[in-house]
Amino acid sequence: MTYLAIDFGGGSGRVVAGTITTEGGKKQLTMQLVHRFQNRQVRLGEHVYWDFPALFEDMKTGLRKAAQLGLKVSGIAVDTWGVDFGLIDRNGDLIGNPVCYRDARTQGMADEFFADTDRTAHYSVNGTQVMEINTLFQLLSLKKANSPQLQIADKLLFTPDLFSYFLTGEANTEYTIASTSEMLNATTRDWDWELIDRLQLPRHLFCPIVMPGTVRGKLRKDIAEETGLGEVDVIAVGSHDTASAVAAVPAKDDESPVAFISSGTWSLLGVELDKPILTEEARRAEFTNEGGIGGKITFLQNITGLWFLQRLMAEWKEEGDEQQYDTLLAAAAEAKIKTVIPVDAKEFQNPKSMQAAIRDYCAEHALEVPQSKGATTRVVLQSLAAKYAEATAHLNAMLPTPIQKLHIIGGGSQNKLLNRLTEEALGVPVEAGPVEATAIGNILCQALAKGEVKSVAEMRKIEI
Ligand code: LFR
Repeated sequence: MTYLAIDFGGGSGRVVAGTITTEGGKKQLTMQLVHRFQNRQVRLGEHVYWDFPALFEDMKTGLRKAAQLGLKVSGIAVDTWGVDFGLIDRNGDLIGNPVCYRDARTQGMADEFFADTDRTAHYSVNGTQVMEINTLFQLLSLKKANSPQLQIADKLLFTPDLFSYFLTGEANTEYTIASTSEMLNATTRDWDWELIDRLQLPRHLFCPIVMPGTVRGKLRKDIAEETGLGEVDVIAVGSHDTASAVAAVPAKDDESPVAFISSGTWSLLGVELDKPILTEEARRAEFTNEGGIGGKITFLQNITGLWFLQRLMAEWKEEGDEQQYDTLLAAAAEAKIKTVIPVDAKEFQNPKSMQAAIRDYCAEHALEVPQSKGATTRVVLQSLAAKYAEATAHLNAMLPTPIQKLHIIGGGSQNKLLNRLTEEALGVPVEAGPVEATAIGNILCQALAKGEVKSVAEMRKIEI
């Protein structure tokens, strides 16, 4: 059967077709990129938004192209980054464009929240790494601003839920994306109603939770006709991109636990577990218990990742000195600078200039300031590797046995220098790939929903 994965990342989106065939009793997945488009943050007035209507249109172009290619599509599923959401009014209409998690509206919200919330007790329910980008703090900022939008909102839909809602007309929330909100009970895998009531957020905002590997609804007739796709199921997969990516880790049966870095704009470093770890140690180590597919918990740390390089390369391009990835990495490999910066410092979250932010940070902290593009890249990559090593040390202390091997998946796994520095810093073998982990995980989870694949273990054995 053929499935369409619609994978939205912070910088671009893609529609990928995946077909599973069986030859000699062995299943194989063939992937085909159908459509790729840009995604960008738009500053408008006081806020930074995602351009949801344009993204929806881009997605439909992808669906149309798939129909034109003559693909017989059995399922469609959307995955996106975490934490962001749109609000729907009681007529079912979108209230405003979704705001991007990098918007400044959440600044100071975590301190306010924890002024009268016990951190340990809170973590023991949600098990979420506290980050001000999280949905919880976005909602608190709306409350604090007395947002008229919040007052008229009927439903909250996370980004993949929002796309799926406008594809099907069904409003529901997929479990893995809800787990990024800091508002889900990690043990019951349902909403943390106690928290929701305490914050006086209306219960009706929070939709029924559907599990990955189930059908969300049917493609609306008008879209089916407009795109030429006909009747198709819209499927709930690991609609959080990280969950889909982790599902595609090519782990062998004897790897326990499966350890990974999902490497892209963010680096998500962790392991797959059967149950959440909700201890004080996990909280202090800043690990998060996110929902995975097949009943798993992805226990991981959210680390600022190749966002640094994305920003630097964009800035250099604007300055008229566009860099090729390979030459830049070659220069970085040669650079001798030893500087390491804390990659998660606030200064690097959304600076006007990343180059200036790095230089200023080094100057203010008596660190050698990188002078060339190669040296700047070297500083970023070795700082990421150092952070990975620190996170892994914390992680190992919480596991019965330390991790033996690390899979680096996603677009960032193509960065050979970072892979090498990571291997050196962690002292365990690194296996790189697949690059398209998210789309693969998305497609295979659709196959799971359709019964074409029977388990996550089987998914991991499929040849690509
Ligand atoms: C990765 C990711 C991370 C999430 C971040 C922001 O793409 O989904 O898991 O924390 O984006 O939503």
